[in-house]
Amino acid sequence: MLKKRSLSEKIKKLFGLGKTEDQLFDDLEEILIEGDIGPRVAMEVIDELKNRKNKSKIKTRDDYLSALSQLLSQYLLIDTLLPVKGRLNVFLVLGVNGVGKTTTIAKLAHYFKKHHGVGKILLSAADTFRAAAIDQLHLLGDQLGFKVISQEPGADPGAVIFDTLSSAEKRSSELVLADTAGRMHTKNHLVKELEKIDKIIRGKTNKSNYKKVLVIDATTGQNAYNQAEIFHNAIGIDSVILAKYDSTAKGGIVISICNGLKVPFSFMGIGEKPDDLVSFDKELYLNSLLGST
Ligand SMILES: Nc1nc2c(ncn2[C@@H]2O[C@H](COP(=O)(O)OP(=O)(O)OP(=O)(O)O)[C@@H](O)[C@H]2O)c(=O)[nH]1
Ligand SMILES: [Mg+2]
Repeated sequence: MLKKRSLSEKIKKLFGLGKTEDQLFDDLEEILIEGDIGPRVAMEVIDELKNRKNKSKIKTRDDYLSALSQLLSQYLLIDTLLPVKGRLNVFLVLGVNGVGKTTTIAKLAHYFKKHHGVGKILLSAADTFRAAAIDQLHLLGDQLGFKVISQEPGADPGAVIFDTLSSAEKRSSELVLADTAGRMHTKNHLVKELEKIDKIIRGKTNKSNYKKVLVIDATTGQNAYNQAEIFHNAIGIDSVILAKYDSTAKGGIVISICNGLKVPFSFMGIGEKPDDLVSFDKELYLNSLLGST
């Protein structure tokens, strides 16, 4: 929370201290890197700002801020994550421990039903690692009126997904949202398990209706990039959701992930309740990141 604030606070303080131009650019580059935007993007942005400054296109603090916002926005990749009506869609939800996967699944189900009339959504409790995870999904499903397909704790996650897909076919469901275990992504077995799940889904679903959705925690910095990279290398990520955006003014890592992995962001989680999910808002994000609101 402090770090997001501090990026915008630092940018505010950057101007008006009687700095030389070189100092200003050096400090700004450091602030951007510290804000998890990534060294390459920071360098490119600074180069372009210098270029514009030389051409006298930017003079005031507001000029700098709007140029910065415009330049950073070019790196952001935003995409709509929406099930195709009349088909079975499968969204496999991934992420490390505690980022907000299970909560996000409930929010997505609620969102697609409420705003897009998606029918007969099934939730798949393929996080069989912890008994509490299965109970948590059942509780959310009961609260919101979604059927949950589960097996016993410790069951093969691939088997749970297979069951869910069979059930979805019988019921003409339009969407399966599958929870997965958030065990440490560095463990080989997790990657292996994901590859197996991925193969099962690919065997039963049309490629274009299958999305692998990564959840990251907005309060996490560089480590979120490493997580995204590992999942992306393992099975390929189609979309990222930024959870816990309400808990922090941080989130520079979004730009770093878009630029480094070329994966788009679709939603942001803005609280713990079912309605606390909104489409990724580029303007809100940049204004909040740079403190330009
Ligand atoms: N403030 C806030 N809290 C959130 C948000 N999303 C999830 N949480 C909270 O984060 C905590 C973890 O969420 P879970 O959905 O259980 O996370 P998970 O990734 O499924 O966790 P594991 O199953 O243990 O790997 C819970 O207390 C959620 O209420 C959000 O957008 N904002
Ligand atoms: Mg969970």
